[in-house]
Amino acid sequence: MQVVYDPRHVLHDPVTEVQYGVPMPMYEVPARAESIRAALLADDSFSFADPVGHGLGPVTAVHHEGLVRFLGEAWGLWRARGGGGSMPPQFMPDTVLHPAMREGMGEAPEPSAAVGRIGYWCWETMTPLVAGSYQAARAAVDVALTAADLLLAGDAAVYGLARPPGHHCPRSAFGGYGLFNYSAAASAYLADRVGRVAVLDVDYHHGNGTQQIFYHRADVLYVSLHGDPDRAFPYFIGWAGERGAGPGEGFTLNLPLPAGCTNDRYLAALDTALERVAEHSAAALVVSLGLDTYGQDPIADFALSTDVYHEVGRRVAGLGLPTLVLQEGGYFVPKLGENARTWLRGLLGRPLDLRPTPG
Ligand code: SP5
Ligand code: ZN
Repeated sequence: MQVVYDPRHVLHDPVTEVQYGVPMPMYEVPARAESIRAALLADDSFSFADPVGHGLGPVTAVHHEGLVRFLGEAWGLWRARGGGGSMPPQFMPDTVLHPAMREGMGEAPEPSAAVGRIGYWCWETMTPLVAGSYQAARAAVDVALTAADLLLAGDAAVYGLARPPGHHCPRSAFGGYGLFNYSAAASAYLADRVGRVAVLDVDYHHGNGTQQIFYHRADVLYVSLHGDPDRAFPYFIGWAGERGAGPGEGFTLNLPLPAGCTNDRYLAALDTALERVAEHSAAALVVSLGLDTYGQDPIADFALSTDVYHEVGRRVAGLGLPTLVLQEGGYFVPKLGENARTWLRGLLGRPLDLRPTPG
């Protein structure tokens, strides 16, 4: 299996995120991708390829031009305010555009002040920007699109090893550790070229960004298994009753799951998801692969074990669709490489081959 990877992901390396007002070390760190890279390099089922630049066209196909412009300018604006000098070496909003603020008063104009602008384009407090964030996010999109090109060229399965993850980014905002929704960009890119596409999002968190981007479309099906938003981030979206709207009605399927979700419960929900994907008659499948469903993940609450990822990959392969796998979350770094390698081996039909955790 070809793996597309770009070392520029390390340029996005903020120090501190803020959860419920508490500053804490970032969970979404460069070591995540490096752990996966090391595990795949040690397995001759995988070979590495470099990304090719695709420009901004596929980004603005799924994101508001104002968001893309802001992210391109953000660090320069922060520097001009002293960011990285006397101000913290990262940039995050303190005031975000809550819909109730302007209820009944129409859309807010984008302000010109830097701190106002970041609150206009960002929806939470766990995705700080640093000097290299934009470059890393652009590289991640190119990884996803290059992997999509390899799929279009005939590979049965391709893996894009990218970060920061993008499935929490809707059309007009960033957040959830990511800047650009590269899974959505690749899905739209594939849909333009092959017709119907299915997105299977197995990250622990609901992919609110991807759901929003395709909510009104019937050609791109979005199916997600995730922690119930009643208790889990992103809290406001991912409910079972959200099924798509207009022409997209029936083309979103959410399967929220309980805390402590076991391997068996998960596989049963996966079968429901795969049945819906099979009905879509897609020409390609995009998997948003989050491994934060793992039992030891520090910010999630499922109970999956490494061996079940082999079975999940195997069942996904049973669809018989050309499959683009794009990395999203997963924060238990010591097992992340092994979990990704196991999942992908299942997809490839290679035997389960558990190895001791390095270090
Ligand atoms: C791609 C992805 O996985 N993004 C996840 C973003 C989640 N941000 C943190 C959510 C807050 C979780 N709080 C859990 C506290 C557990 N002790
Ligand atoms: Zn996640």
